Amino acid sequence: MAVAKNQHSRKKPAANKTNPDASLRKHLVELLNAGNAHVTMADAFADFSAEKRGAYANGLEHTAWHLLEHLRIAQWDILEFSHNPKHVSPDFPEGYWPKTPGPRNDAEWTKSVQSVASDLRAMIRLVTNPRTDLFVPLPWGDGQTVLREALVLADHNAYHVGQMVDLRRALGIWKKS
Ligand code: NI
Repeated sequence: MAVAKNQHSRKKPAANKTNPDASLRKHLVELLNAGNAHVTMADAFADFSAEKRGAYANGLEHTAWHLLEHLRIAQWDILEFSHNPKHVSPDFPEGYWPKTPGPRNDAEWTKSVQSVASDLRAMIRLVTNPRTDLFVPLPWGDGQTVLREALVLADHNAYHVGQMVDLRRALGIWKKS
């Protein structure tokens, strides 16, 4: 049987042929890290003067604390949804934003920045794990896949990082031109 089958099979791909699965995972990591095209999340919040963390800029809706916490909560939600069947999402939209314009103290800000970084690393580990099927719909979702969640996360992060850079420029605390 196997022999008969093989007679009709095409030539085996060369050993060094591109692996589409590995290639896709690599592109997703690059997208999540955002480093190739623009400012990363870590850059956006780096060296942020404490007295400006809850400050509004003319014409802009959000403070840096709003944006930081919103990024953290949304990313955590996407990460948990992507691997945890028991995850319960916050109420939308109020559960995705902080209650106050600024953090209570330095520790609260630092903790949020660290969570943003570690949850991003966790999402990247999930996406790069060869045992993670990128394409199978998550059994606890309604059609979402890990691929879809990774794309949604990268898109959402990029959107708010862009807002963050504009906010820093408007507040006069963006070092880059
Ligand atoms: Ni958002």
